[in-house]
Amino acid sequence: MNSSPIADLDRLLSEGMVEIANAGDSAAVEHLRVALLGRQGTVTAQLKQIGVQPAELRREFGAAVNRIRDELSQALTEKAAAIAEQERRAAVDAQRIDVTLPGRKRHFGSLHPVTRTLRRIEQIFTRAGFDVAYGPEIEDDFHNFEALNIPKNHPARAMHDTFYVSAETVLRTHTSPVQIRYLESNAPPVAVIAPGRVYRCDSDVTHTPMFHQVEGLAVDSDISFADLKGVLVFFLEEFFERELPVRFRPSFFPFTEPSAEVDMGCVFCEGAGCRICGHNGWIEVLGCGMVHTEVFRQVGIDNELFTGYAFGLGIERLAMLRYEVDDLRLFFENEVSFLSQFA
Ligand code: 2NL
Repeated sequence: MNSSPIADLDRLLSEGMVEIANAGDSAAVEHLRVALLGRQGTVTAQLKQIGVQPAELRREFGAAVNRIRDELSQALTEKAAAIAEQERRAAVDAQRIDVTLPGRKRHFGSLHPVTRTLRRIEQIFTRAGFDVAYGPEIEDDFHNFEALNIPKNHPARAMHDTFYVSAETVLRTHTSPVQIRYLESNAPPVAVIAPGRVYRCDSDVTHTPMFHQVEGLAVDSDISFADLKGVLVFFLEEFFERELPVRFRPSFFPFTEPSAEVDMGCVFCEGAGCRICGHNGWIEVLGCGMVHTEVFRQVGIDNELFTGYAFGLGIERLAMLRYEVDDLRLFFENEVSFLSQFA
């Protein structure tokens, strides 16, 4: 093996060149620069050996050491530049945006099915000449009960599982008090609907403590039950956009006499009988009647001069029938997957 000092230098050069070529990143290049050319570096060590060479070798050895120092230094600089360029490209590639990707979709909000149903109901009745009235959700005993022929300690109070705010104040159990207020400030003839939130202390699969109701009222000098039937059949056929069998069954409400509950032919089975209608072909959709004389007496309307009809319906119930929703609770859970179907 050739072990002359010059041959050792050539080996140092070629080994250094191989190591530089194999360096994988800028840290490895920097590490090699220190190992070769740093104060403790192998090439630096050789530079220190120039002085101890025999005189006849000193010039040649010195020239060789300086040459390999320069060559290695240049190789390190070039390699460092090459790696910096490679790392820059990798960083750019990592951040590259694919401009051909489809854009992110914007989510548009949509009206709640209860709101849509309410707007639809309001539209049908306003086209038929009804005014729309709103009122407070916290009511006094007079407007929610007393004026509607539901006196204190009367069993009819039990029909309305009431949330009491105080002894004389309640969360309204229906929107009838809005109509009482309307009659207090508008003389007949009147035709009005009163939509809004109502509250009952009742909660199970088919009842929520808050739900939405629309009540309607018409008062004039010659209003009859036939007018009531006409307006309700008109409303139901408009709402469901089809001709419907409708029937009126005698019923009881404290504030109407006579009173009736209204059924329509089941929209799911066309009257054949199914799970929705309890296999009898009819679905109950609202309650109604002729305004009780006691209600008119309470608001100062002369029973000899005026008659009126009134009705009440649940908005969630109509929304369930129209949109074929089979669980009332879906209207109150605010799942976007449910609500976005009504866009
Ligand atoms: C139902 C039944 C009804 C009324 C509400 C009413 C209002 C006044 C006078 C007389 Cl100011 N009556 N409202 C009448 C009959 C029935 O609602 O099942 N609602 C969901």
